Order: sequence, then C-alpha cells, then structure tokens
Amino acid sequence: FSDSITSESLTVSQETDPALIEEVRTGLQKTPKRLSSQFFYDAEGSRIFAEIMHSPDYYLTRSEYEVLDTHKADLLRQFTPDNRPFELVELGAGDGLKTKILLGFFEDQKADFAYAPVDISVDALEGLIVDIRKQWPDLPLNPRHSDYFSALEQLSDESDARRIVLFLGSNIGNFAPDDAIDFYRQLHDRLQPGDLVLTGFDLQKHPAIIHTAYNDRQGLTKAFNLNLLRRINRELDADFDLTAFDHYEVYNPETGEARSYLVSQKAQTVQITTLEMTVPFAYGEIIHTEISRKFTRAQIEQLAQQTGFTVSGWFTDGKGYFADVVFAR
Ligand code: AVI
Repeated sequence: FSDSITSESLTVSQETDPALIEEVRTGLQKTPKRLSSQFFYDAEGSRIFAEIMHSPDYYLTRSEYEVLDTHKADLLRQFTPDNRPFELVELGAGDGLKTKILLGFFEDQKADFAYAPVDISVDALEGLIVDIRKQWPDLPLNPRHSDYFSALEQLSDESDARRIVLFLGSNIGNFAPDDAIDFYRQLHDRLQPGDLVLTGFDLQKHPAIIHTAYNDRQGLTKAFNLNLLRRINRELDADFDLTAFDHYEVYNPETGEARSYLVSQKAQTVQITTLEMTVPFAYGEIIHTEISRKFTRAQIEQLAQQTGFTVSGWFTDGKGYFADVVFAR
C-alpha cells in the first residue's frame, strides 16, 4: 500500500524534518521559549496520543464519537443533497477512530464516495490504511502524507466529486486564532461552491473538566508533552534530561485557551549538537508547547462568517461538550 501514499515516500520518517530543525533553532531562542505541538507526532507521540484518546479524563474523543454516531444519517444527507459522488478529505486523520463510524455507515448505505486521509505522521497513516483496506477492501482510498496546508494545495479540481473536508477531533483548537481564520480562508479559496467542511470543535464548559483533560490522572499528557524533548534528543542529537522537566497546563476560561508548558525543574544547560546550540534554562523557566482552544457557538458562527462560509449543520453530544459543525462553501 505504501506506494499509493502520494507526495512523500515512507522513508521520510527516518530523517529529520527540516521544519523541526527550524522550530528548535528559532523557538528555543525566543522569550518565552516555545516549540509547536505540531512536532508531537513522531511514532511514539502518535502512540501516546492514541492512549490519550481512550483515557477516561480526555472526554473529547468520546464526545465526538457520540456526536458522529448519533448524527451519521443527518450527515450523510448533508453530504449528498443531489446524489453527486463525494470525496472525504480528512485533515489529520490519525488512527481514524471516529471517522470509521462514518465510513462504516456510508458503506452500509452504499454511498458513492472516496476517502482521502491526510496526516503528517506516516506511522499513523500506514496503520490507518492497513485497517481500512481490511475492513472495507472496495472503498476507494487516496491517502496523502503531508501537512494540512500542502494537502489543501493538492486539492485537485479534476474530479467532479463534491469535496467534503473533515477536520475532526478539535484539531482546529491547536491553531492560534489568526491562523484559524487564515486556514478557513485558504479552504474557502480552494473549495468550490457546494463543497463542505465538517469541523470538530471542543466547546467551552466547566473549566475543571477541561483542566483535568490536560492533566490526566494517568500522566499521559505529561508523557506526550515530554516526548517532544525525547524526539529532539534523538533527531537533533540533544541531551535534554527528561527527568529535569515537568508538564504544566493552565486553562483560562476567559480566553477559552488551555496552554501546555514544559517547565525546567532546575537551572541547566542543554546541548543540541546537530544545531551547535547551547540552550540555558533558569529554574522554573518554561517552554510553551501547545494551545488547545475551546469555543462558544457565537465564536464558531463568527469564524464561518469571517471566512465566507455559512453554517449549514450543527451537531452536538448529549452533554453539549462537543460540536461537529458543517460549513458550506
Ligand atoms: C490533537 N489535539 C486536538 C489534542 C488537543 O486536545 O489539543 C492534542 C492533545 N494535547 C494534549 N492532549 C491531547
């Protein structure tokens, strides 16, 4: 199956991502220091994230699963108003856990569609393809190993299928607010009238519930955050002492942002041999690694309106924790 993955070959995962080199070089010279959560997803990071998705404190996956399962028939109706075939382009497909609910249902209903999973983790993509081929051998698959923006550039105008971009799992929450606007503007530019975007938004709720999701009792989020340093050690020949950094998360209900940090537990210096860099850390100094934004309905409607879309479907779980929202181009 590997030769059906377009854009980059599978061997890429063995080499250091040039974007990681740039991120480490510039991010660790900033005040405060920062490293983007985009780089969490090496093989180990993807494995830990899969565990997080199944963990009791991380409600997001369960909530979205419920939304998609409850509303799959409504979604299919939205996707096929006129029996035109459609292509589901899933940005950041991961292990496709939730998407499989839709794929299974659409297959049962004999819908005419293809599935194009896109992911920056080749390991996640590989696993997903094997899985899907096993469960639905006849489902047309167009996998792409790429980041979101390159995937958008590759959206072709050749097919007459309606494009339905899936951006599930609150991945949009990991974008800075301006980048989110920019992202939907780019989507709007690349899609045709009648195409749709289905986005999973984590909604604002009791702050304690959100706080616990990113401070889980099993320590999975801590391991996930620290794994970024392990990745830098391996790929850039650095000597971060993983026992000398801790995970810290804060949720601010005024901004709706959960922010994750790595905290230096002592004054220390880290060598990054490949970059010939020495990075000093004061006791208590942080590296900001992730934003996980939570939305209100008004903010989501405003996002659609600012970027040229109309909200054509709004689906939530029973508790109102999570919304999967259809934007129509
Ligand atoms: C992938 N993303 C939506 C997750 C989130 O909730 O922001 C990543 C994550 N970070 C910590 N736990 C999970």
